[in-house]
Amino acid sequence: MLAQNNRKQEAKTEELAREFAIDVAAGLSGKKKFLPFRYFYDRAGSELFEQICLQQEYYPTWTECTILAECSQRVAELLMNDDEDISVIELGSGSSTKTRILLKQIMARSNKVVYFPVDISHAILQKTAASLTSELGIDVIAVPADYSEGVRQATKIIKDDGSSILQKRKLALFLGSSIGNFEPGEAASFLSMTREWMEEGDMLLVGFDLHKDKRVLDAAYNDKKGITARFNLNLLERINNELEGQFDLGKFAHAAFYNEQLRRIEMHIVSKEDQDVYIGGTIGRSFHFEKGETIHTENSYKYDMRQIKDIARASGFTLKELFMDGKKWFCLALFSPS
Ligand code: AVI
Repeated sequence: MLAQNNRKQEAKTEELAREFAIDVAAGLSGKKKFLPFRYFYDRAGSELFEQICLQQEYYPTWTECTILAECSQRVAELLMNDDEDISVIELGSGSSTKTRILLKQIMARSNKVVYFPVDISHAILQKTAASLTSELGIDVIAVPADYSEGVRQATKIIKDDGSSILQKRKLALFLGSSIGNFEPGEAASFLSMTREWMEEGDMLLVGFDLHKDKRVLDAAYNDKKGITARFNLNLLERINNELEGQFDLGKFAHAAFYNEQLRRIEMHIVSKEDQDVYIGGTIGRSFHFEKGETIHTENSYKYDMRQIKDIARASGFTLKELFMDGKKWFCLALFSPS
């Protein structure tokens, strides 16, 4: 059984490595170079992201924490009756730091809470599950997978649970404004997909970062300690490590700015000079970079109220309640299936 699981894991790792190589070759071959943002999150990238969340300039994390501290009780009241049991599924849970605030409120009202953190980083999941179990005494079923596969697995575990140990009523969480990293159309499809496995009485809490002064936004993605820059350039490091790339990180720079017209932060990696970079392994070719040419690595869309209402409707949800901070920088939207 163990050997079989190991073989499955190895096959999965090989498949992911193949996909990574295909995406890198395709992304660097076109006229406008780009790399999919999901490749930021190898072990080093996930740790750097955790550090970004601690930076003062990166307001989304601390603002969302403030809102959660204020709204968690209300969310728990809207979601459940006293003593009702509940399954909480969090997509892209990371270290689940913010989630603890909400979990504590739900636990205070419930006999039993089972928490399903879904994340692509195995390492972070293991750490998180251990610390949550010892700190809160909560049952944790960690799901190492991407969002859609993770949701599929978690719902299957809940549905197949003949002994009814797992709770049928579900709260899904998609915090931290991760929805903003999807293109607008993709965001609606993703929420519709989430809607499909939800039933009456279930709820979804989504974090949306809001449109605001460009200076605040630019600062959040250009922190003084340069952690966001390291997070961005780590993509090249990952290509070097996993695909036998020969990027010289000193010859590239981080760039992030708010595109006011498209209402999104754009992150790019800029080539500081004309250069050719060889990537070995299955790719086995060089890529040319002009001085000033960029690799577009991420978009982070900022929303307004109208867009949040529209996206709820388009994906089959009713907007139950909106929770915001005093400056209206960030908001948590509670959706129920329509
Ligand atoms: C994960 N995601 C919501 C972050 C964001 O703000 O778009 C990723 C990030 N990129 C740079 N800093 C943070």
